[in-house]
Amino acid sequence: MEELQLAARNHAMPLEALRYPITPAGLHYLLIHFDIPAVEVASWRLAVDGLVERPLALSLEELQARPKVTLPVTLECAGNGRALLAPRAISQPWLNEAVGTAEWTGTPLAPILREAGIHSDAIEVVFTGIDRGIQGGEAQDYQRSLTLDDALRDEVLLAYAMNGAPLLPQHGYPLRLIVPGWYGMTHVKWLRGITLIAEPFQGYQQAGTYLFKTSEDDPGVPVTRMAPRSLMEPPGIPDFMSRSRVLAAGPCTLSGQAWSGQGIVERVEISTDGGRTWQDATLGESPSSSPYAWRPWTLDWQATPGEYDLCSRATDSAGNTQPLDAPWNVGGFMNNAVQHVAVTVS
Ligand SMILES: Nc1nc2c(c(=O)[nH]1)N[C@H]1C(S)=C(S)[C@@H](COP(=O)(O)O)O[C@H]1N2
Ligand SMILES: [Mo]
Repeated sequence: MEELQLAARNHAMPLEALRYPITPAGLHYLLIHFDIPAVEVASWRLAVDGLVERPLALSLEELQARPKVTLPVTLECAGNGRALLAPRAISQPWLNEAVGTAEWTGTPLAPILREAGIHSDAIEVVFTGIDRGIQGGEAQDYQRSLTLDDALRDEVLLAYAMNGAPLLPQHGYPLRLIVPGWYGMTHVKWLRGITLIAEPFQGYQQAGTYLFKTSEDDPGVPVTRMAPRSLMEPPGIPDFMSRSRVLAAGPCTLSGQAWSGQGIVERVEISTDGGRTWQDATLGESPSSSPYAWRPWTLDWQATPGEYDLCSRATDSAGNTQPLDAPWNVGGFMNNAVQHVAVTVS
């Protein structure tokens, strides 16, 4: 019931939405640890404080008057694929589709930090959301940190719009962090504070979870950038309960999207026999050629009657390829194993 409770609050992107280069906001996946907070935008301010020369308190209007950038960025939850690992970690039970690509509009973070004046002993930047809850037995604000070097990267944005409209309440209104290439938990929603600190941040969402642990005793490795992954828009029509597919024999264009936060996707291969044999798909361009957004792929397939196990596999410019089976880990993170789509061609 607890997994079902989470699944009913936090929805994935229906796979047919892979057809849209920019995911319509209502089809983008959602992950909200606690509650969507109530925000009075007139009194809301973004505080920039801690180890800075001049603490700032910025209104939404002041942020919107700053230099504006729009960037298509693919977001994926670090727990995507969790429920497919066995035994599965008990948390939000994602299958394959905790992903979406939006056009995020906002202002770059680095100039704001520089204007505040970064103390020489600052090493990390903590981002605090308005939302509050209890996790791991700890009452907390939702908080994540970045090293100062990562926070100062040009592509890191404070975003106030998604797909050309103000952020929806569920996506972080009035302001969220966007850290292109990183898994979802990094992109702090309902942002209220940015604090520079001199030691590694030890908050629960940083040091208590989002660690890739091979056993309970393993101290673990922090989960950061998205591993390469591709998804296929399931062809044909679905069976209501099993979601397995039925397709009429004949020519069929298989299509989908592929992304990586560890490099640019350079190759997508398709298998119709569950990963025994592969052939190359044709890659298209990311929306607005953004290096941080997924790339579409297609493959023409001559479907003849029979049973098929369709798979796709992405490889990025860093040489990382999706595995057929991803390594098990305690929290069920980073499962980028290839997707299987069962299809009966008749
Ligand atoms: N303040 C706050 N930010 C948050 C979260 C949250 O619960 N609270 N969830 C994170 C996680 S785990 C993910 S995957 C993404 C999801 O962003 P979306 O719901 O806009 O797709 O938001 C991240 N930012
Ligand atoms: Mo997430």
